[in-house]
Amino acid sequence: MPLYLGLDSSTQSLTAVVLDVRGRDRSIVFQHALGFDREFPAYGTTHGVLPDADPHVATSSPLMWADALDRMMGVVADALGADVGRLRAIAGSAQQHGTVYLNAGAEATWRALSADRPLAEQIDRTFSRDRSPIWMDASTSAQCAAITQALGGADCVAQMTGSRAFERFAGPQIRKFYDQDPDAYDRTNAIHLVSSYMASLLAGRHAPTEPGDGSGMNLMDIQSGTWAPAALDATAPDLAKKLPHLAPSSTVVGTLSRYWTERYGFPTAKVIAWSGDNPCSLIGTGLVEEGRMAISLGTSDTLFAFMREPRVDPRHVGHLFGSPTGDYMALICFANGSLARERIRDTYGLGWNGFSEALRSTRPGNDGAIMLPWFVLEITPPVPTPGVRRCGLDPNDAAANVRAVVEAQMLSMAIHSEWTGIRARTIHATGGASVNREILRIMADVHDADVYQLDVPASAAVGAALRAFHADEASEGRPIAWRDIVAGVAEPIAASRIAPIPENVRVYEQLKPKYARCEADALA
Ligand code: XUL
Repeated sequence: MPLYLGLDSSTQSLTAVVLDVRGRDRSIVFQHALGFDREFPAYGTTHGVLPDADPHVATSSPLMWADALDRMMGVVADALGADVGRLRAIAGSAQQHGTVYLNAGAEATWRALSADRPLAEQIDRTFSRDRSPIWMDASTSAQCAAITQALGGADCVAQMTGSRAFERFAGPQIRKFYDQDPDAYDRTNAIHLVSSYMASLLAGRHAPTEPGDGSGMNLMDIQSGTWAPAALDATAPDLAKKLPHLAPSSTVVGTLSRYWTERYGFPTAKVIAWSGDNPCSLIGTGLVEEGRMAISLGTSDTLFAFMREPRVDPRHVGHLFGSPTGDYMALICFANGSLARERIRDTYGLGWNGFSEALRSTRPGNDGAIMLPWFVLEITPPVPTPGVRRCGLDPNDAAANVRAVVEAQMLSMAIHSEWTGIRARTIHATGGASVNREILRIMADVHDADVYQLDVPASAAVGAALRAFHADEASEGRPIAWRDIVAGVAEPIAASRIAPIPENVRVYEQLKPKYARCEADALA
């Protein structure tokens, strides 16, 4: 009976899950996380990020990620004990957009690793840049502007690559590196995403870029899944020679290199191409067919959805990424998520019970009273100055303000996801606030969709393990449909269903244009 390992190298930690597949019975039999700050203090990160005098700069240590991989593989081997021989394949997920810069000696070093010494001390000379810019970096506005101009405007960049130029994306980051340190750029032999770097360490050879993660670079042609020559030219010289090739998500990169088999007793399990955390979460939350959307209610709220046809946000706020299924996904981020809900809860001194009670005691549509809950700079829609706005809403009415903040969040999600063309029949709700069924009731009514609670902690790592399962079977000539891959693992809790109430759906249909007008007036 095969086991599959899914790893997730995220901003703050490395997580591992092991999936046990026994015919139609699948279960997660092991899960463990290593937090970078606590477990690897020598690298000096805070929340996984290295200190920097410039608040716009966010970097991390690629050596630390390797160190964590090494330790985690030891933990997994110990936990599996005699069952380690059942490990069939490994796939991974990594924070999107981050880049790793390697010199010409990297691959030879990976091949010649000694199993007697830790990985980190053997590869510390393989980098042409010891810091990796990560997705929280916002220091490349000048490079974004230059790339946008070279490619003929934001819409051209978005149509070509799936997103307009974003500061955190790999392309603008690579251009900044070239601009600031052309010699180090010249000494760079390979530029990996975090995902392909981690896969390379496991396989002991340069791993390809996976198109789901590749779509977070402003370098890949989103339609064809190949590098876009014009985007490469607009970014840095000779870039084509430094980037790995692009290969499908199910690509078997190779098998675990000798380092892993000798050091920890692993079998020569297949190493599958790693992807980004968002494409992996798409799988880990079961979004493998049309009409399915997930809304994660976290510090910020994120909406992501499976898409069959590639569509680009005409306002360039949302992203179009590739999906590991070979289809597409939309990703839209709302900065004022739990943050805004908590501000309202605290302003009116309610606690979560009082918050829920306020939702129960007020009517859908809030008698037309509207809030624009922009406590912090909002991403969607882009709000230049934060500040809460109220349209016909009495600031002293606690219950109405509670309803207004949640209705605003759901209406905004519905309005700003229209460009995806997705008519969601099912929404999988995740994240901390998804335990609150009063919030999910409003979600169901505004989106006119069945809402289910989804209890898949570590959805990116689970998605990676499921990708390993899928790729392994496909490579053996036994392809399994994605729906069957996720069955029983990345599925919502059936009994948690909240169905839309037609009468409430009609109220929100009428409120939607009013909310859109209120928003447009505020932004005018
Ligand atoms: C998506 C993004 C984040 C990172 C987090 O565009 O920047 O979700 O992937 O790891």
